[in-house]
Amino acid sequence: MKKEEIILQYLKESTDYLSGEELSRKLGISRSAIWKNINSLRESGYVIESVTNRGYRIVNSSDALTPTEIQGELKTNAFGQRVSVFAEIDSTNEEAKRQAHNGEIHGAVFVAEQQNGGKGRLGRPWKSPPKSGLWFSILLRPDAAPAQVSNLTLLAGLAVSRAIRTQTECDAMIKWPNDIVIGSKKVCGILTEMTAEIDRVHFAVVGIGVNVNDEEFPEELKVKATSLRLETGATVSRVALLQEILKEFEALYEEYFVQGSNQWLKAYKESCVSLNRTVGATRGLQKIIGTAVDITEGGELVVQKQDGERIEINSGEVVVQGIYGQTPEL
Ligand code: BT5
Repeated sequence: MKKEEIILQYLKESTDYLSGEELSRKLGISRSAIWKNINSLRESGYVIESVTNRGYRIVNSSDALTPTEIQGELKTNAFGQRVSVFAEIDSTNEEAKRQAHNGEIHGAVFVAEQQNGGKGRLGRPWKSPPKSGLWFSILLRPDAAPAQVSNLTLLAGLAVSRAIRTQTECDAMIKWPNDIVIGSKKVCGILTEMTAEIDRVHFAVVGIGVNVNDEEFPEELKVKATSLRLETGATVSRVALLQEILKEFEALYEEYFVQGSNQWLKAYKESCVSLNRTVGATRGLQKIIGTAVDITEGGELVVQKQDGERIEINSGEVVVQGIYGQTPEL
């Protein structure tokens, strides 16, 4: 165990202040080395008070994004059983892909405090500032055909909406296929990438970005984005939210990819804000306006045009009436 982790354990176990001298004796290192380790714990998000002549006391560890905190209360078999946390990275999806090529295991999770190249779909940027958000990716190695992988986005969306409801009681809904919204604003986006042959998936990476404790957004995102904090008025624990998402996602993943069940689809439809609304979509060069009436087992959105024709959309941009202040147009 690293010195830092041992110090953390002593601080957590202690009901009173622990002096630098006592810690230095227990660990057999100098007091300045203790001080350095304390500062490094603070950088990871632990709030540690220090009082002259008394020593150190841990005040709050609930939102420190560290493997120790994340795995502490984790109730999963595979998801998050390996966790890597980065203070700063280009994109957790990119890191997950790099590590997948190095043989990293199914269920490994990559979390970052800040992303400098956070990505949305089609190369769009994803704003990922430090401290306020939960930016992470899960590496998965499903025994599945490539066509099934697009449902991973839907399963992850359902998992996130359930976890948000449990942790905050916010009415989180899914905008097909990859956004989670509260009211008419986006609180989470999901990006699934995969490497596959024609009939075999090598691996998939599901990247999830949740705006958790942001108090405001840059001008260009104000009409579109929200955070859990803005919706509830309270700080939300990113660690607890992450643990809940991993638990819900693993259960849904096993249901679909291991047991081969489509039970989740009913729940997905109930939480899908796109259904029964006017939507605008593109299929190839064709623009379509109609009512979203269903979602297929393959994860496609079924849009019924005014002339009654039903069209299945499998990806791309869908404008939903009233969401993000948008109106579908031909
Ligand atoms: C998405 O793309 O919504 C997928 C976002 C996935 C982000 C996660 S974070 C962890 C992992 N690592 C990554 O690099 N990515 C994943 P899309 O549907 O294309 O939406 C992108 C659009 O959302 C942008 O063009 C902006 O309009 C908007 N946007 C950017 N940052 C946002 C934010 N923080 N909150 C809400 N909307 C945002």
